Amino acid sequence: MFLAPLLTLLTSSTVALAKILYAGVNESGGEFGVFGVKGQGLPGRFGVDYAFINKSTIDIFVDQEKINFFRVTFLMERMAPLEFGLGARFNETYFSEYADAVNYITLTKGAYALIDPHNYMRYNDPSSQPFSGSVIGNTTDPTAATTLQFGQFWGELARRFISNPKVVFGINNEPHDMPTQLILLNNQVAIDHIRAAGAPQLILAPGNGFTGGHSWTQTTGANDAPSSQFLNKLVDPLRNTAIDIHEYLDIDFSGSHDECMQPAPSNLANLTIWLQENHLKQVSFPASKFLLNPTNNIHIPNRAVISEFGGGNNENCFQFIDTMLDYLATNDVYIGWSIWAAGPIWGTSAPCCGADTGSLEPGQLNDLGQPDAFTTVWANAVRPNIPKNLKRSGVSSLS
Ligand SMILES: *[C@@H]1O[C@H](CO)[C@@H](O)[C@H](O)[C@H]1NC(C)=O
Ligand SMILES: *[C@@H]1O[C@H](CO)[C@@H](O)[C@H](O)[C@H]1NC(C)=O
Ligand SMILES: *[C@@H]1O[C@H](CO)[C@@H](O)[C@H](O)[C@H]1NC(C)=O
Ligand SMILES: *[C@@H]1O[C@H](CO)[C@@H](O)[C@H](O)[C@H]1NC(C)=O
Ligand SMILES: CC(=O)N[C@H]1CO[C@H](CO)[C@@H](O)[C@@H]1O
Repeated sequence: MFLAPLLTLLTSSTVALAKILYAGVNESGGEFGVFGVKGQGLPGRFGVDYAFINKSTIDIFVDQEKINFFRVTFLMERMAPLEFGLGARFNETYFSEYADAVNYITLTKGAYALIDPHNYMRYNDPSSQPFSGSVIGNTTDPTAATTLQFGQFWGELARRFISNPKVVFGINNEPHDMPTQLILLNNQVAIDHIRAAGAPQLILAPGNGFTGGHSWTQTTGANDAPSSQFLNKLVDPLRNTAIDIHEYLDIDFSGSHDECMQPAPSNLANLTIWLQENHLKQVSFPASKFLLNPTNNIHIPNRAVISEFGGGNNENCFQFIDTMLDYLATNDVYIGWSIWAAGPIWGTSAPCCGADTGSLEPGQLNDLGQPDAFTTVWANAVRPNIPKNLKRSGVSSLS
């Protein structure tokens, strides 16, 4: 339905963008409640083990904070239950609960929603994510879902959102410790199935090493090739795919420490150059073959969205976050960001950056009984950096 206008838009947009299109927050909670023994929390109870959003706080973020972007997490083992296997057969109850959250953000509030299967490119055992579960497409693991099943899953998910221009498809959260070539293949097959379903919206493709920006040009895990060596081979018939990056500012880039010590501008410099020098590739629609590498006659630099970052509740981190968001705003290859994390059921726990930070969910308290990071990190470091000219209408895209 949006295909013709989108193609026109994309082919005419060859000038460099100079602004952030998407700015917002993670809504985490749909993947909760499964840690412990294998099978725990599956399928789970809505509102008890898991929940997606609190509509009242979405109202606060959109109406008062004027953000336009929410990353909404879910668990693939709940959307495609183990008894069905990964593929096009969904748990309709879980899907409808998820769709209700996505539709509220997009259709009711007019913001963009990044659909995030929070699975580390693994499926079948989320009990101790990010390390449990079989790597999707691992052909020597008989219990692993195949790359084709992953494509079929994405084809079905995209088909269900085909007429919603305000969704963005995030292929998977934080792949790690797997061959980078397999990440490329899984990404490509997902893109092909999304486009074959007829969905034109923006896609975000992750790399290896928890899709870290600082390590984009480095080996990660057990000497897995740098993301930069393979992710430049992605092709999208609609040329509407960007790179999905996570970048925390603490000492080991994990988001688990109070102190910020890793400056984004120098750590992202190699990624920025790679994005500038590697152009988004296109093949004629419909894409039927994987990993084509056609002549790239229209030069559109790759783009990236930083879909996770964060810092603790202290002046030093406020400064590091401010510097990072300024860096993203002044480099054309970055088109969006979402900070980690809000969500309805964090309670007093801190999703990022030290025990006493709390979550970004408005109206909640931290573990000391004080107002949470919405009143500290968000107020001091994020709110001043929310651009006024965010994208407010049209199909999610690179421009
Ligand atoms: C689907 O999800 C609902 C809600 O969590 C659950 O009650 C139901 O058992 C699930 N069905 C399957 C087949 O997993
Ligand atoms: C793939 O599966 C084999 C067999 O279970 C296992 O030894 C190997 O570590 C797996 N590879 C990855 C990347 O998980
Ligand atoms: C950036 O690239 C240069 C040249 O390849 C390399 O020496 C440097 O270590 C890289 N920096 C990071 C943070 O990867
Ligand atoms: C939803 O958010 C509002 C506003 O912060 C809050 O008053 C309300 O208690 C929240 N509801 C739930 C169920 O957490
Ligand atoms: C740092 C962080 O926790 N980022 C998160 C964004 O959302 C997903 C959903 O739970 C988290 O797992 C990511 O880790």
